[in-house]
Amino acid sequence: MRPLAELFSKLIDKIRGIDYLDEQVLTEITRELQRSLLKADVPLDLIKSFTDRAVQRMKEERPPPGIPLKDYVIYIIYDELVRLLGGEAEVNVGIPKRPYVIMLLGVEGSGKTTTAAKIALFYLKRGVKPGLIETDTIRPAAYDQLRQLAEKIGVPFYGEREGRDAVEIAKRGLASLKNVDLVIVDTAGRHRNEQALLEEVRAIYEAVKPDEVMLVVDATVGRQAAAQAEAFMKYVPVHSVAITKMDSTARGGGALAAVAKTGARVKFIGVGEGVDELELFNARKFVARVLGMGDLESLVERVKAVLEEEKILEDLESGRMDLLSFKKQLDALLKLGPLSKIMELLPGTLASKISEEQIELSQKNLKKWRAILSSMTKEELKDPSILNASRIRRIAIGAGVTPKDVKDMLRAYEAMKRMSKALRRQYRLASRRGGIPQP
Ligand SMILES: Nc1nc2c(ncn2[C@@H]2O[C@H](COP(=O)(O)OP(=O)(O)OP(=O)(O)O)[C@@H](O)[C@H]2O)c(=O)[nH]1
Ligand SMILES: [Mg+2]
Repeated sequence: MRPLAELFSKLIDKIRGIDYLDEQVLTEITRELQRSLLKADVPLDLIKSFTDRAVQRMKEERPPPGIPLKDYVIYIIYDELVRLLGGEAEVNVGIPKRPYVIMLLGVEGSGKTTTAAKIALFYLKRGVKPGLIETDTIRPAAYDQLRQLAEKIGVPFYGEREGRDAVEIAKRGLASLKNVDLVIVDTAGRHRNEQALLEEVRAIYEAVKPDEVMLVVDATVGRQAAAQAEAFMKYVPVHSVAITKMDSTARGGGALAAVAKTGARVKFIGVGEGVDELELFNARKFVARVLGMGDLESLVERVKAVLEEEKILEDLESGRMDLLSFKKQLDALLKLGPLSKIMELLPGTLASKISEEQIELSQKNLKKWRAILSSMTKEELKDPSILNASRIRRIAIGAGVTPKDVKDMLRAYEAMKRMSKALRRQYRLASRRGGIPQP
């Protein structure tokens, strides 16, 4: 990971030093970004689309109020890098059936045998009982290598030192590993030629019928990872990918991007020779680390919270607001946490305006209002003008409040509706002041 992080440190330093974005600064950032991605061996077409998108967003998007420009620029790069490396979805490491069979394949020296043991340990730590099978009959040392690793971590092992037929070994291994939840089948990486290797892999696949085929790729091959994946995919389905040696090269970035582009899912990354040096791949966490920002997570949270609020204000402005949308807004506000924190994010003028108008949106009120809104019928929510005394009484009883509380809420809603346009204008002005100058 370190080599990749080093590539981006100059870029982050550069962005930390900016106070505004003009064409020149944008060009410098773009160049530095491209340089970093090129050194990480990211495929050229991906570099181009990545920088196009990032630059466009830097030009068009304004940092939400309370978020400094430089933080927002880093946020955009983070966001786009996550997309480049396969998106936000979390990988699934559940064991849907027992025994669950994972077959590893990959070219010579890619790290299959080491990764087989690493995965066994990974699951062992999670209370899953794994077993290991070695089917490599070509390299004499393979049997001893995996047997020793299996002993080291304390999991059952099957292999045949003098075995000749990989398919038969796999079958016998599967039959002999009885009380395990997970079977990991290691395969050879070398053969008479590539064709022979791929055919053996397919024969084992057909005999074993694994639940998951995992391709093991060495990070140092960089963007070539895609071609490797595609070559194997012609012979067997590839369900997941492990990228090894991420600790020793920056080209792992290119390998990750290239694999993501093939549609295959990176599940694990190897980050050292040690048997415990395996990590679940999570694009979000990975990118945060590569950008060297422990505080990135909190920045992302803040940006997301503010963007959510922006949506609410948009609703307000559009005038489409009825009690139904008011209720949705309250739900969103309650999700955002203490109101004082939200107020901090608003520009000063807006925050003071709100207190001037005497809208006391205390957390307690919000909850009370939500209860009131929940005991109203859809018709009432859509058209509050039908609310007469008897309806108000019914609603109050349903929500466990007084009729006065119901009327207070309706008044606050009317006030909010009235001032929504003004609010929005203020908000726009304020965010523009801290924003990116438009050409
Ligand atoms: N630094 C580092 N080295 C690794 C990692 N994973 C594997 N290695 C090393 O890479 C070398 C090859 O690993 P193996 O597991 O033997 O690779 P293989 O794919 O089984 O090799 P063959 O069976 O010969 O095709 C060994 O020296 C491992 O220690 C990793 O994540 N980081
Ligand atoms: Mg091996």
